Amino acid sequence: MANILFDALVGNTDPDRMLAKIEDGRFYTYAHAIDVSGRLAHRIVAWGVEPGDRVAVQAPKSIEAIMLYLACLRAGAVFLPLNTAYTPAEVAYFLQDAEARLFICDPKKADILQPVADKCGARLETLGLWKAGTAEGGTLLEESGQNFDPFENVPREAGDLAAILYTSGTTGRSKGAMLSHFNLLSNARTLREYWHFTQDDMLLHALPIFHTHGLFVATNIAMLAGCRMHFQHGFNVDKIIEALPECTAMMGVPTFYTRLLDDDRLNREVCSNMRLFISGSAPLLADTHVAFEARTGYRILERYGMTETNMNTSNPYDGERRAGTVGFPLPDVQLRIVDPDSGKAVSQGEVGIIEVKGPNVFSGYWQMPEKTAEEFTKDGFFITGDMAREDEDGYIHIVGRAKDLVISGGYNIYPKEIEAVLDECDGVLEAAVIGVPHPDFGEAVVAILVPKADTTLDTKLIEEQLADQLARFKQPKSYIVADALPRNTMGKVQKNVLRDQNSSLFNS
Ligand code: MLC
Ligand code: AMP
Repeated sequence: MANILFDALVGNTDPDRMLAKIEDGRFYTYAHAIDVSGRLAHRIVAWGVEPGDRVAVQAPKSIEAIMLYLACLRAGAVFLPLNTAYTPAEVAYFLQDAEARLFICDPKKADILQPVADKCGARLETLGLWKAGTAEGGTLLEESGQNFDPFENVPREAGDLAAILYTSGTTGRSKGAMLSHFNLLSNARTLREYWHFTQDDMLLHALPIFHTHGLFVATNIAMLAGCRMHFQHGFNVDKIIEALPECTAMMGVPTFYTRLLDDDRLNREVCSNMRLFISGSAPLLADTHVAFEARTGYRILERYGMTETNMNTSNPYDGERRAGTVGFPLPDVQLRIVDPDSGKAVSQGEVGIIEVKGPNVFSGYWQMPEKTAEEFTKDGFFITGDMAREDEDGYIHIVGRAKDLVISGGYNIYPKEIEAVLDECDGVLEAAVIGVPHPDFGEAVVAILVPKADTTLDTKLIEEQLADQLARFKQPKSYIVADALPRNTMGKVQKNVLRDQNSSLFNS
């Protein structure tokens, strides 16, 4: 019986071909992937995981964590990756909401996360970085060594759930986007064709693997194409420059490209083996696009996607890659730009909200039927909240967001979540959180705080209060104390005014 995503990812490639050259010096073939993911599947099943169970994972980036993703597919479980920067308080929400059966975390965090797992009724096990002859790899690897029986995959079909990825909400709680085997497979197939991935490629993989970009776009495409990955455990300019001459393609967020451009070693020579640079997850400035081409001779290919939808649009592989645009809708994606009030399609050139429909689009938010219904139109289009216009040649330009969202270094940060925590801090009457331009992260989080009457705010103390509650990347990079927040006649905080007032805060 078929397990459609796993079969497609590893079933069509000669097992002896290389899958990954890993930062720690090891090599993985497709045969290793079948063997290791099978052992891990045996192990998680032995730990009580049944088809449909959620397996939450907050582990350092490693090829074994990718094998765990494959093991979950094989066991019919639902993979639930979590940002490694999340605090135990944040992790608790996800475990509880998803009713995770098993939670696999970094061995270094096991002590602190054990009570969290206990409280949420999840079994806690660990996965660290593999190191020959040591136990640092965690219980999952330690206890997976002995089972050499091939694992019999649990049959999984198109609509079966493969993963849940949480995306924070503009209006409150984080929502788990439910992604099926076919959502992931169909998008990976489309992108492999569109971007011409073949067995001859070596993909430079330096993205985190707890998000759509690094996990599905990068890893799924690479495996589907049967190509190799240069697998790095994080983004490091030195290591990227060293690896580029061996690689043919790279995927990154805009910060990757601006950081590379800041390094003089980035030149045509180190890129001479490359055929494709792809950017996404956040707007790539036209200046970066132009500067990258001037330095390397390559026009970065920008594409646009979301956790809920996988990838929706892409600049062309062969045609003109137009700076400042995200290209055209992908072949099987229906995309329209509508007036947010009337819901009617706007004329070409006018700005509206992007709505999408296609096999790539998720089926809904985990246990939130009302939220799901709110975010789909009656005729089944998902309302993205991204504002865009289409130019005379059909290229989509993203011009803003109808949702109150900051994208910092490719991570989504929802002001509402930060404001709720700040509002509870000692001495704070109210708070507004905005994103302002930042040379490294694209946008950076800034908090404007209004103190209670007769109170002097010490922002250091505020920072301390945030530490346990919010992942570091979500914490404001700057605090501004103000007498009041600007409001419109309806009493709504005018964030555009705050953004304008602080737009040069991080200009060097
Ligand atoms: C790290 N820090 C950040 C940050 N990343 N702050 C704001 N925004 C970020 N993105 C902070 C840390 O908390 C720390 O703070 C300091 O910066 C240095 O941390 P670091 O771990 O050394 O950072 P670094 O490794 O340099 O990470 C930067 C980065 C990383 C850009 C390489 O953030 C990254 O890999 N981003 C990619 C995100 C991604 O994959 N997004 C895809 C989402 S999917 P301090 O103060 O303690 O020093 C999606 C759909 C789609 O959006 O379309 O793809
Ligand atoms: P996430 O919820 O983390 O999947 O982030 C998805 C959001 O990232 C989208 O709704 C967009 O706002 C943004 N995004 C992704 N790719 C691009 C891009 N190329 N240009 C501008 N914004 C993008």
